[in-house]
Amino acid sequence: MHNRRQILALGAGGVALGAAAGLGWSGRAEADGLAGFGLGGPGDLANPSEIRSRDGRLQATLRPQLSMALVDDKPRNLRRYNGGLPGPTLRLRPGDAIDLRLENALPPNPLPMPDPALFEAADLCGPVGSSHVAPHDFNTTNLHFHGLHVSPKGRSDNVFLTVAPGEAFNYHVQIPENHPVGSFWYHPHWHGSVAAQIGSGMAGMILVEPEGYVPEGLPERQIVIQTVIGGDAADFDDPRQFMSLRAPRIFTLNGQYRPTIRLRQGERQFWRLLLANDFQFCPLDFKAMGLAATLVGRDGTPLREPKPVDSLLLSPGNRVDVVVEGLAPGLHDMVRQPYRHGLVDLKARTLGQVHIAPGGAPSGLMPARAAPPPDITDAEIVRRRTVVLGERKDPRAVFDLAFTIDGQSYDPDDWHLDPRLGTAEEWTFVNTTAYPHPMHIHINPFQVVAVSGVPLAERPWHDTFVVPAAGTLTLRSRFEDFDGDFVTHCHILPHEDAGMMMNVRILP
Ligand SMILES: [Cu+2]
Repeated sequence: MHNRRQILALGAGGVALGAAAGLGWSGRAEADGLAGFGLGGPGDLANPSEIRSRDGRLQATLRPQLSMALVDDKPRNLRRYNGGLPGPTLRLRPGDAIDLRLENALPPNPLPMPDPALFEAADLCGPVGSSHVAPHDFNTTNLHFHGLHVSPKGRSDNVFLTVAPGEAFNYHVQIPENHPVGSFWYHPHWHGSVAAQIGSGMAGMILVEPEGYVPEGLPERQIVIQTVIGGDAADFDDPRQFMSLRAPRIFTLNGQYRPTIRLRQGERQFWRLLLANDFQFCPLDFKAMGLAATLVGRDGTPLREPKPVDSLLLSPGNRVDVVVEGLAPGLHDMVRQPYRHGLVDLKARTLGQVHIAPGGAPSGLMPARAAPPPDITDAEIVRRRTVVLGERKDPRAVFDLAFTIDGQSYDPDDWHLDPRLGTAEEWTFVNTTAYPHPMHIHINPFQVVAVSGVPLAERPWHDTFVVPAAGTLTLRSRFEDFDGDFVTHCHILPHEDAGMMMNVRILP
């Protein structure tokens, strides 16, 4: 189709400055006796393990299991992929295929407890077994390839599949040649167990980029931020353990509690941050970490021009690709800044420390440039829709609180919106609740046009973006390349499992 998303020539400045420094990152470190200070060295936060594609194919096996992990010095029983926290990073090139075997090694689901109150409610609201407003079957799973522009059908990014405990499924996902360059992720998406499984640790990063995207000499640091539920019984027999914003969540970076991230003054590192969690937002202040930061990509879409930023807000599900440079030598706290979550003030939380050693030399290196899709113009919009987010009392839901889209909680048999392939639409989400909802649309990225009626000059590309409490979000999406069925939902996963999800069908 288009070559607009392919890599552009390297910025002249990047290459020239790198060459002028004379020595690469490792050479410089060896020269001054500080080898190992920096990425992956002693005491430094390591990247997750990585699986790369070869000859156009990425082959991997993901094995969710329930096992003990040491988090914040306490053993916790967590659902994890391949015994890791997080799962392995998958790195592939546009045009590659993913052949991924999902082997569900989680224990059998316990039989549902008969609860007289629930049966009473069932008379009013339908059978308990068909409830789509309460978490259930925490050991049933499947996979979602969050942010990838791929087919939602068959063995591809199909979130309607069910992989029960003891079962296995072979996914096959073909990445288009013109796929956007950036950071994505995988996680379970079986409606009913999503919060329990992602809140426990089931998530991993996916990187799609052409060869040479990250230049030699620019250390690439993947930082997967998770919020592991910190209760004693993290196998979650009782959803009240994790359905609340105030549940005891432990922030981890690549599975580590309060690790140290090291770099040299003047050194550049390419940080790929993923907030792979269930509930809490994560505003970050790079300046307060002693860093100068330049944003190059968001939610798997490159920026047209790199943009200096002091701070960024990550909603659950968001990714940002930033080049950071050590400015101020010393130890700086990396802090989840305070966040006003609707009516609740969330306090600052220390995630780790950034240790900047003096005396480095600037490298000037940047990742290669890549292009975003063209803006979605007024002329392309064939339809405007309004989608209303709400809540209602429902005795089948945890805390009696169910969430709705256009007045109804998730109905697996209803295709709520049905845009046509090859068109673009503008949707306005209207939030009638007192809490923010980060809405995620599968398969196609969208452009944010306005927040609470205020137009955004930049119109950033995202696949997940917050609808403010009692506010609105207006976005535009182009339904390209793939017809079929997928979902749109709140990425506060307890809200999703409590009904804030709808089916979308792209008509051929
Ligand atoms: Cu929500």
